Amino acid sequence: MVVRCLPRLPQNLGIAVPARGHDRGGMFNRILAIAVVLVGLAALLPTTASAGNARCDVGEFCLYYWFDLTQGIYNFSGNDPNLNNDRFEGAHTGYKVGNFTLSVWNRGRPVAKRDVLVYANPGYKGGPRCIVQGAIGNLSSDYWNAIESYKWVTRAECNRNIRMRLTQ
Ligand SMILES: [Ca+2]
Ligand SMILES: [Ca+2]
Repeated sequence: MVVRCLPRLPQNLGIAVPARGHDRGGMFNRILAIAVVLVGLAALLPTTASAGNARCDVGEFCLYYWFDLTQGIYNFSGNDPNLNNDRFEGAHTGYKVGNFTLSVWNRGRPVAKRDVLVYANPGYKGGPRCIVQGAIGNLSSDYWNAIESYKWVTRAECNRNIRMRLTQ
């Protein structure tokens, strides 16, 4: 589960409430102003909608507690600089994701940044390995329970790093 703090909504949106109802043109402009403010606020909300359904959907990178994509799952479409503040979904929900992963699935879309670099430490540091788009399976043994952060990268960036050898 990815827990993020939502931006706090301001108490006062700075929009004056009309004192009289007969000011139709002014009312329309105020409604328009409110709509503009609401659209702006929506843009500030973090895009975490794809995470949190305990399923590896298209566009997500998924990490599993056990081999063969089983037991607890972490599923998210964004980058994560720290997997130690995330918990598995579905099973093993009490376990943090960092250093507790044995299998993975890069279900990324065919966009520019479609490959994933996984790191042995938080903050995108430590022995990166590339997991290309579509790659699925068990981690090589030197990476068992070792991933602590990951990010999406281009194929060119992926090719500058060692590829993770996955087994099925
Ligand atoms: Ca999902
Ligand atoms: Ca995290």
